[in-house]
Amino acid sequence: MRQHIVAGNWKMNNSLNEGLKLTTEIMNMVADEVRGNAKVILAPPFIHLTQVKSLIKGAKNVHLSAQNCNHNPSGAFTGEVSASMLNSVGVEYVIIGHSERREYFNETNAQLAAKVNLALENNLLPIFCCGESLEIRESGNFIDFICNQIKESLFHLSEEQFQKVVIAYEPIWAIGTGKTASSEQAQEVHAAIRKFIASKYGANVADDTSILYGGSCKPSNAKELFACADVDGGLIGGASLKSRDFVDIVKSF
Ligand code: 3PY
Repeated sequence: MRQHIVAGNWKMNNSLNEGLKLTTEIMNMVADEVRGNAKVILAPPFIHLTQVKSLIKGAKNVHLSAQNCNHNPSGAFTGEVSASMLNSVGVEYVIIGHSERREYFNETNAQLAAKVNLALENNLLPIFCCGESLEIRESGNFIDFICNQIKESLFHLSEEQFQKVVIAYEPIWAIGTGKTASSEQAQEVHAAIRKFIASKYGANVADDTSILYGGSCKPSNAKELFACADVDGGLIGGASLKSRDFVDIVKSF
């Protein structure tokens, strides 16, 4: 059975105090309001990780993710953070290939494949992002484009490794723009991703893969998106910075 997941990607927001306050508020609300429906993942900036970890310790349903890791195992890469460092502070997940990293830091499918490998070698579960720009959507070739991102960064994995990956479909035209893919648009892509996974790893693995939707997901649209057969949750940007909004999304299953 695949898992329902709601992951909050804080991006480069929140001072340490603000991040800890947000975590405490979320913890107080999810303890009361989430009855094992969805796994909650918090992805704060690197410097918040250890203290957020202390706050969520013991909560069965709340997990910790980093927003990125470097594609090298270690070495002279000033300012970077490795997968093994993340593992050493108790991080469980890592977001890999967010469109902002692909766009502003020129991350390629091959680099992302290296990050996925390092994440898995260091016992981190990758949340692998894929998605098309507005230009590619309008060209009509968006499904091929997304499948190619998945193929080039993930299809070298063994079945056992692939089963550890969570996919997040994030149409770039819906990130930070206030535009959301309609539930029909999201379902179409999620179903195509699942079919593509089945073509490589078989129907059982595809059925068990959690595919999250990201891109201006908020309390007002989460219910409709999560009701789609192939949408297993969300990777939440802006709305993850407000505890009430985030928890309302968590409760949308
Ligand atoms: C967004 O919804 O803006 C995101 O980028 C989530 O990662």
